[in-house]
Amino acid sequence: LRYFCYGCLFTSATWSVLLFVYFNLSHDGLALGSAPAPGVRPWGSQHRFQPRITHWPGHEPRPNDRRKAPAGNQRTAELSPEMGMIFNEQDQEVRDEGYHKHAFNMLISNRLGYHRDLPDTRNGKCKEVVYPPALPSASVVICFFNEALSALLRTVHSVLDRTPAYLLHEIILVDDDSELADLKGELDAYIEQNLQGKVKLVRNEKREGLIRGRMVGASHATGEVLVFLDSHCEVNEMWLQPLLAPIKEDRRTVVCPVIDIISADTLVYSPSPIVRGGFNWGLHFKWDPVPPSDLNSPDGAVAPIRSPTMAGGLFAMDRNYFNELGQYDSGMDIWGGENLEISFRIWMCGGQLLIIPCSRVGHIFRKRRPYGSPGGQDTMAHNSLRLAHVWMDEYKEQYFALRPELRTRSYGDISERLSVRQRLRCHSFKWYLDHVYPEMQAAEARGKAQQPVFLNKGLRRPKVLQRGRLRNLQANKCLVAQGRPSQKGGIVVLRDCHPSDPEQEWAYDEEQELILAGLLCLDVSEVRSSDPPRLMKCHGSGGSQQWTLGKSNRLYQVSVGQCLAAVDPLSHKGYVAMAICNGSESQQWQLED
Ligand code: LR7
Ligand code: MN
Repeated sequence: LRYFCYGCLFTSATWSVLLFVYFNLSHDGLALGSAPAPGVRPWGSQHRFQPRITHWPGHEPRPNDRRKAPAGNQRTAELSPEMGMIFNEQDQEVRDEGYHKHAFNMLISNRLGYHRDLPDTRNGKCKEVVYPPALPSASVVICFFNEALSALLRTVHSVLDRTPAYLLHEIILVDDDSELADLKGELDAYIEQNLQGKVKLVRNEKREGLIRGRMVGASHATGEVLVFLDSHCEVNEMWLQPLLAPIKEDRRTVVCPVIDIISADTLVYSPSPIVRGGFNWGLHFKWDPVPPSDLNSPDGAVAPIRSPTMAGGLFAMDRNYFNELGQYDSGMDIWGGENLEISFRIWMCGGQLLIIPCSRVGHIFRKRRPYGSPGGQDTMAHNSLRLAHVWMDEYKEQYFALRPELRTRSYGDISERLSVRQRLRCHSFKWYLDHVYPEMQAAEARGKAQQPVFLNKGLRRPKVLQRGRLRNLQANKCLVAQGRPSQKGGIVVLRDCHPSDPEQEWAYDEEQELILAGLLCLDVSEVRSSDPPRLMKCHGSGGSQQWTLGKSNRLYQVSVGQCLAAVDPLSHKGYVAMAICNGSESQQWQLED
């Protein structure tokens, strides 16, 4: 183990002395308040205050609820599936507005508040790794545009709560000219009252996009290492030390944590598999399986993994090295492509990019990007074009073969970037493909591209827990497809029950999906939650297809936060709809043989 037993020789007493010396001699950079006791206590334990929304009906307040989640690779955090329950119109508004503006469930995000426990998703062996006590200090840079305040502040507090103060030089927030009112007044006031001296807020005067936004953040940073995070992340237990240690060992090493999944619909935190970054010739990032030769190293589950590319949002890098290596391409706008650009640049110009399995950071994965670019441009194409022209040599033809319309598209001035490449005497793109990403060419030689891995798709089929007809107790009728059960998008209605009709048979599985006739899943629209449920292809990632069957026979929809109800139980039309759960008979269902 590379970082195993660094400190084993020291007793805990000598360890504290070392830390003490470190604080006093090598670190005048404790700009963020008083020197912490050498017990390495996170800030959060000294400054625990109430989030804005402290509890929700029927449940105990969360913020001081510090129950420890069980250790090991459990699949989900302990979060009630009913965390998103709608009680009134105001809840409904928060939820719907949240999906509209942020593409995730803001009602749940607000209810969680600014602190929460997370399941420790690391491999158990990570807990045995000992890191050198003296590590470089970190400036955490978070650039945001129109982020939900609760998600942004939970990101900030997760860092404060789970980072030893002596390693955290500062947190720099870059507001990329957000339009939302609470990101102005309320955020300012909150920082002033609660985060004084720890968090710097910088505001862009106009929208720059995340690439120039991060460069602004980095230019204000004074810590030794830059750590970039998206504005809807939560860092997990012992996340930072495993990132800093390899950088301390070699300043040209750039590191990424494993990016765990925070569900956009339920905010449940679950572990990601260990995968690495790749890309395809359309210049889209994808996750690839780790080659067995890398996985089966003697260090097993804790060894860093070489990664051809990074996802982009979450990484740590020596600050001077970031500058030497040419920061980012400031000609890139808003979103997209910068992650492949910096990945190619790192590898081609003498650095290396690693994924650190013992560092875990959650990220809210959403199904759509809730914002565009100011002029409506396709910034991903613009940015990709720039990176192809600067870094890909003759291989840019592969991109143009897929995107012929871009061949003649202008991409601005790239001379500064070409001079970066020259100054650093970087390798060719062929060298990169041969040495860093041979799997891509190997897959092509076999005649098909390497299949990506999807983080949230379990490989196994979920086990069916219960089968039968779904009878509404008030109407005394069964839920069936209005048309054919195989018709995607078709609605469901109540009809007379026929015990032997296979088209009336629902399966309820451990993913909490309801599957009709073994074909399609009962699904709701996230954006238009007033629409009736419909039958859709099962996507296997919960949320819009996740139902709980339970208490008082209700059928609760997890992302909508409402219960399935018969609209007019006596009418032969048999319509059903989502409604605020009220325990009435029209909302009672039985799954029966
Ligand atoms: O104009 C903008 N200004 C901003 O400040 C647009 C965005 N942003 C902020 C935004 O608020 C967020 O904090 O930039 C951050 C990233 O934007 P997202 O969350 O919309 O991006 P994403 O998570 O969909 O996209 C991934 O790819 C991007 C390519 O440009 C960035 O590199 C993101 O950081 C990156 N996110 C991750 O790597 C997290 C894991 C996702 C995967 C795979
Ligand atoms: Mn993101």
